[in-house]
Amino acid sequence: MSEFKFDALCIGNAITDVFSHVEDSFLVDQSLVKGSMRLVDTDEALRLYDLMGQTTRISGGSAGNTAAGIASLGGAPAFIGKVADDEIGEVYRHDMNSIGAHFQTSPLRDDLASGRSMILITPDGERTMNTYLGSATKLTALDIDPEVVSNSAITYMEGYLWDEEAAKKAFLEASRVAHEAGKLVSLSLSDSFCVDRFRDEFLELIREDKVDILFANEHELKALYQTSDIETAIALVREDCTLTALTLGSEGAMAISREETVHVPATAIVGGVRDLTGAGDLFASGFLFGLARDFSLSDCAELGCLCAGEVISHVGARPEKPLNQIAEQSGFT
Ligand code: GMP
Repeated sequence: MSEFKFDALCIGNAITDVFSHVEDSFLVDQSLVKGSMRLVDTDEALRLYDLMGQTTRISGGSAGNTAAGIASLGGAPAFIGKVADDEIGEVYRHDMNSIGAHFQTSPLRDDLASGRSMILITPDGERTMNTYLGSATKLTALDIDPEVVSNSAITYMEGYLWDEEAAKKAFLEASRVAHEAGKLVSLSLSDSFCVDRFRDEFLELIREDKVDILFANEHELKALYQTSDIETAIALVREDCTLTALTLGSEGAMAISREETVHVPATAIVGGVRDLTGAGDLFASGFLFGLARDFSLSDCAELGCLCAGEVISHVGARPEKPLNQIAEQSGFT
């Protein structure tokens, strides 16, 4: 890998997770379906936030979680995403900076408030989510700092960005700048509904080499090739993309390139799986960190599984134990 300052630049929706413990009656009063996820508009977001009482706030979002994992491994991540000039935006910035992620995207100054996912936890431990994307949807090509892109070994982007025309342009600009600097570009397919919305465009990105490394889980890869057979999807993606990191849940993960295919088992979870939130995001942290540092594909996948294993052993999408210690204990130096 050529010289770089950041292992990975993660670009995605800047969403702050806002947690609050509520009684079941709160859900009933607000006509909320327990365990569901819904998108809310500005008025509803601000109204609900005011009613939530005491909250715990932590920066989140798929790419943000990946950046946090890279920091915890002892790497140097950068993040680009749009917050607003408000309290939640300040929380996001503070959090990202405090974990050591470079985050300098200028805040949005118009009518949208900072993106947030308001997570209501009832006494039975169920989580009811109300997500307001807000400012996060306003990312544009002007937010892509070419200095940061050229100084990152890999620029990693969420497929979710494809939902907004301006963010799409930002994605393409980042890909152009990264490639001009001789660096790598990576896309996460985000979820299978996202793949259904943008299948042709995602295929074009990999076939035209605007993306070098694809991250997908089994459902997303099958959706990309509209097949129910994972082996068929693997054979097709091998033709289309230089490198694919495929996660297989409890079956571990694969790395697929034209020259080699590796399959590593999932990490055993002492005490069992608690919460799958963030599994894919943290897998990407380990894989990207390894790739930036010229690890073998098998080690990249193994480190990805180790990081995912930590985050699913507890509730929440951010690592609780320092990932560099976990990596060291498993022989990664
Ligand atoms: O989903 C991303 C990654 O999380 C996978 O590649 C695994 O490393 C891990 N993972 C997801 N689901 C499970 C599970 O049920 N058990 C275990 N041990 N790991 C899982």
